[in-house]
Amino acid sequence: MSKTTWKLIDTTLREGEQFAKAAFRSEDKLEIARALDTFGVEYIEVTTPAASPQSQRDLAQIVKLGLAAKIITHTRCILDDVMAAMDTGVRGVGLFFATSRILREASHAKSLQQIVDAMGPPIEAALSAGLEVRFSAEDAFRSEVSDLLAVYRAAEKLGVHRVGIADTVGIATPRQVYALVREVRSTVKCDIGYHGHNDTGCAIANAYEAISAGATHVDVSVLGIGERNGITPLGGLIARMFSLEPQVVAERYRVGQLRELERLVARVTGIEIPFNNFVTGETAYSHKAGMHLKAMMTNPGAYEIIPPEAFGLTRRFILGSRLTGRHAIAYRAREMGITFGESELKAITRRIKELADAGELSEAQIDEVLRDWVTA
Ligand code: HCA
Ligand code: CU
Repeated sequence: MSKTTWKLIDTTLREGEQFAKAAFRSEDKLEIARALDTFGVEYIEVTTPAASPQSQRDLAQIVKLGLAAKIITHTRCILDDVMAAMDTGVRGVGLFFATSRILREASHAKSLQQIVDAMGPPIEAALSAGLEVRFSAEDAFRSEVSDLLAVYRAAEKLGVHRVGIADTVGIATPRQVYALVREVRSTVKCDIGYHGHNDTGCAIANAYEAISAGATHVDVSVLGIGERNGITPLGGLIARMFSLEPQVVAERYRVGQLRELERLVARVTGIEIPFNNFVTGETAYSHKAGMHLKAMMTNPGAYEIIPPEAFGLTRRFILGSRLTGRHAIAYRAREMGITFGESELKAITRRIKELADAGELSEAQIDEVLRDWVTA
């Protein structure tokens, strides 16, 4: 498995613009693009210029920022859209066609042969303009594998740099993703992208399996925003990969910027960062049960696989609950310069638990209990 070769395509400014609560203003898009670039994503995918006049102007502006990340757009696989993309100065285009029967019928009403025939002119135009070209099959996991492989072969023959496998409806299981990416890997030589929705909560696991099976590019968005409940979240995939290859991730991305980046997108879209968000969630580094606290005070690795400091974060010990333990209380007492004997410690812990039964104690309240105990 060559996990280190994967690259991130952040699509907050494309898939994320399809999020129900996103209505980016031009200045928001520029700010998000800059923040993504600072974070270090390799690609920034932006809404097609064919969407609206402002989309066209915004994309051209983002291109003009001269960021290190490659600016690409995502357009229908038709010549007019590719021409409009070329005019904005983007580095690449992501073209797509739905290949599942349900979407072929509900969306573009083309047969497989018609898809293959229609792919030629836009792909050739984009390639001859020097763009990096990706061709993706929308709804890949509800498509016939033979159909998929046929369009990927056709795309490769036309010379695309990358084929894309999209789990448009979030239906795929991790094993299915692994198996399909392997199959595509043994069919084409070009790069492989994976784009997965999160309808059944598998988006991170699926992106990880895609990488394991040989995908070279993975789509993510900040906080996972996108159509419906969204796609693979950037932070979640970063957490997944950091737990496996901390040095690689820390060298490639400025992970200390993750929280700021998420705050920016949360602010602009008017959403909250979920309390249980990967790494940056309010409680992601809160430790509470007595047994956990004891082990954490001995070795922070006991219940943390990703050190919060790596992301510029801090952990929190909750000492004032009914689940607290004497080791945790002794720890706080030591911090205050107080030492208790074993039996005293037991008694004071019992007292704190009893008080906590009526409601959790704040740090100040615990300190007060400890101080009163000493002076009593
Ligand atoms: C959509 C398209 C897409 C495209 C993904 C891709 C999807 O908005 O329906 O081009 O790889 O999920 O299929 O986002
Ligand atoms: Cu999508």
